[in-house]
Amino acid sequence: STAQIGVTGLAVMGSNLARNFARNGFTVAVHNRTAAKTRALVEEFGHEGDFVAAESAKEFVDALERPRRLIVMVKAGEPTDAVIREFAPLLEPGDVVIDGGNAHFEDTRRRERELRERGIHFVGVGISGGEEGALLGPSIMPGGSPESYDALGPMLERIAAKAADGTPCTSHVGPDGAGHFVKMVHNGIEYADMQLIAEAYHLLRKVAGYSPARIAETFRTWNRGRLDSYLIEITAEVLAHVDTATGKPFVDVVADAAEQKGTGRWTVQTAMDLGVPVSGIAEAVFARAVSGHAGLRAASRGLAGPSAQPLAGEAADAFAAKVEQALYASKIVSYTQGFHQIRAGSEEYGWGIDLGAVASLWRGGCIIRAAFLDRIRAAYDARPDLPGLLADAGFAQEIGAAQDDWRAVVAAAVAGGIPVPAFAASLSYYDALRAERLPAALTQGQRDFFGAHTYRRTDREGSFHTLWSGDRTETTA
Ligand code: NBP
Repeated sequence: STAQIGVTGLAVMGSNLARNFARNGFTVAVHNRTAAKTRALVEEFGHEGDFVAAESAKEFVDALERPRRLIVMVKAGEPTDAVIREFAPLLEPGDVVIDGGNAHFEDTRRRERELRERGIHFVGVGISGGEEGALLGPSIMPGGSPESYDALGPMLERIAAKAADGTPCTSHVGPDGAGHFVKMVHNGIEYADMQLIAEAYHLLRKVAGYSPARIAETFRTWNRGRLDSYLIEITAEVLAHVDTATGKPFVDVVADAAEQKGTGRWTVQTAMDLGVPVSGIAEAVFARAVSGHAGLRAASRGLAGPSAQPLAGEAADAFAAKVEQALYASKIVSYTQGFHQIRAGSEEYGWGIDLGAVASLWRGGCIIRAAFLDRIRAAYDARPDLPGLLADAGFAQEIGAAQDDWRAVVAAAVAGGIPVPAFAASLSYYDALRAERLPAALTQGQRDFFGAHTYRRTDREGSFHTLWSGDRTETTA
């Protein structure tokens, strides 16, 4: 037994993660259900470091130093359970089983509980950064017991991405499903970021009348400012790309139906259960859904809309500057909502998640990496009990400075008939938080009217009910 870590499941993610460990000087046992893949990996990349190829589960487990550390990198769902069923009988108390797949956090909680009974640490790890991240340094979100982090953390810190200040983009998130929960919300925020960028693009195209090449330039400029992020950077690349077959902008030859693998949907479903308003993320998930309903869209194409001419010259450029403000303000809202969800999950499951540390480990390696995350970390470091990001003086000041332009952009979208579900939902969330009074008072009245659901008053303690079908006197409930 010579290997410090093992990886089972050698599709693209598992192979690249195994190579990342090997390139960082660890001896890595590798295993895959179909053994040909194991052999192929070692043949092709064996020169990169020390690999121990294992044909059988037994050989794999025997190759590992104790306590064993084995990473399961198979398709999420039933395959993960199948692999756990296969390996668990071969393991000993103190061993650490790591699930690096995109598991639902509830599955991770269940698996952790089951393996804990056998004295085995089960660590659900969120990994972001795609194939390239797995190989060159992902952002890693480990859950599981603190003891398991003692055994595993230093290795993860070696292979993780490093933020600009050199800090590894990983830290112990919290027990059982905390890591996969945070990865899930990361993906939800990723959906929102992508949707906001898409809306900004659409507005620049339709309202400002910019070409894709010009928009690519605009995003490049924005990427040098406060929006500096991986997603803005790749957006400029995609928009500047020209299709070789037709000579048209690439973005004009791609079918406009966005697909999804489900983590955005999980974020919204979980937010519903927790009662957390993640309207920006939800609109992003729904926007993909709308795009995919080709038949409905075709049948609706003749519906009436405004006739609007694109702007030109200085007016177009002035509008583009406002879009930057709207994008930044909406982005603050998405992160406000996502971090609210993490806080709510942490409270619900008793995870004790440090929100500043989460912002910190997203600074490199992952899809939503951005300069902006340094700001979020600073806000939570300064005040760990911050009720929300908008309660931070810095963010409040910035969003306040952006709000006039943000409104102008949403108004222009509405006037021009351009869908901006995430921009608009984010602005409404901002206005809802700001409002002195919300119409929820009326909702409570309606609920009391038809269902005797009772209400509280602004001026007295207690629950009240009005006898709506009687003489309308008020009773104490
Ligand atoms: P896949 O999700 O395509 O899974 C393929 C692997 O699962 C192969 O090694 C396959 O073995 C193994 N497998 C299956 Br399928 N059923 C199995 C079973 N019953 N028993 C044992 N092994 C089984 O691989 P991936 O795209 O590398 O992703 C791995 C995990 O990482 C997934 O959970 C994914 O959601 C997550 N993830 C992916 C990305 C990404 O960018 N792709 C990013 C972050 C996380 P075989 O070779 O014998 O068929």
